Amino acid sequence: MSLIITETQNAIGTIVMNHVAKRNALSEALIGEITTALDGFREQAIRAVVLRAPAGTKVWSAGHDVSELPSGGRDPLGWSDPLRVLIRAIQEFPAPVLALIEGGVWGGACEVAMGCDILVATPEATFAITPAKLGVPYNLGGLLTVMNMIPLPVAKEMLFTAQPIPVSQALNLGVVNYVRPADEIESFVHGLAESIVANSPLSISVMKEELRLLSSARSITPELFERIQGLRRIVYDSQDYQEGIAAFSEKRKPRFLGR
Ligand code: YXS
Repeated sequence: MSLIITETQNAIGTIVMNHVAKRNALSEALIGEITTALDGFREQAIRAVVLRAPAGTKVWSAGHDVSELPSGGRDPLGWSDPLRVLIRAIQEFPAPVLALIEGGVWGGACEVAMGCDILVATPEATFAITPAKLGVPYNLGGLLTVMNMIPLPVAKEMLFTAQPIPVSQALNLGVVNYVRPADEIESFVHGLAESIVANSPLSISVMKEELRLLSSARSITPELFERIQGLRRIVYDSQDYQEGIAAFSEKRKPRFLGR
């Protein structure tokens, strides 16, 4: 059974993440279907993509599939991790991807949403960036996505508390473009997509790629990169990392000891 529903109409492609039983946890299987759908949209010269969950959902996505995180000794968010693959696929797709957000957005799903080009959410949407809740050392590119979207004090609050922020705060921060009620959001997002489709796809795809390259342009010395990777390794090699994953699967609160 497919984990997504796709539709194309007037050069607009829609992907509905539909693994409701697992709250659209971003498993390798779900991500594989999404990236395959994006490949198909690219071949069809789709000019705008809408990424969403089923209408009325309480959870847009529960983030990385925790059961697929490595048990330790390996970077849980390395280059080829499915979550990283999905975020790059969205950011490198040659047309705008619009996130239609209803419900809670958790963990790595926040970065998926923030990797989209335009975000429209319902008043009930929330955003929680949760690596600290699991003992995960978020990766360099992921933190750059967060830093490019959220002022540092709020990014730190979200990363350090792992608590959800309301969509009103996300709108104030400019993380979300618009907030629309559930009974209006679909037609509103479709209207935005139609206005994009009416413009030059070449101009838009090149400007999207220019903005991606410019927003990720940072001078990082080899020493800085190696120091950051060494720090991250301390975390994913730690007992706390093991405890975070175990606590999640055992459905209990973690007891972090700082080692
Ligand atoms: O018990 P069953 O088998 O029915 O499965 C349950 C959950 O275990 C499963 N599920 C997940 N499985 C793998 N990975 C997940 N992230 C995940 N989230 C949920 O889905 C079934 C239904 O979940 P349940 O009963 O909790 O649903 P609910 O409606 O009561 O609560 C929905 C949520 C989203 C509030 C709750 O499921 C939740 O708090 N999920 C975890 C959210 C989270 O912490 N995500 C971060 C994942 S780690 C990640 O994204 C990055 C690595 S990082 O941490 O760095 O940001």
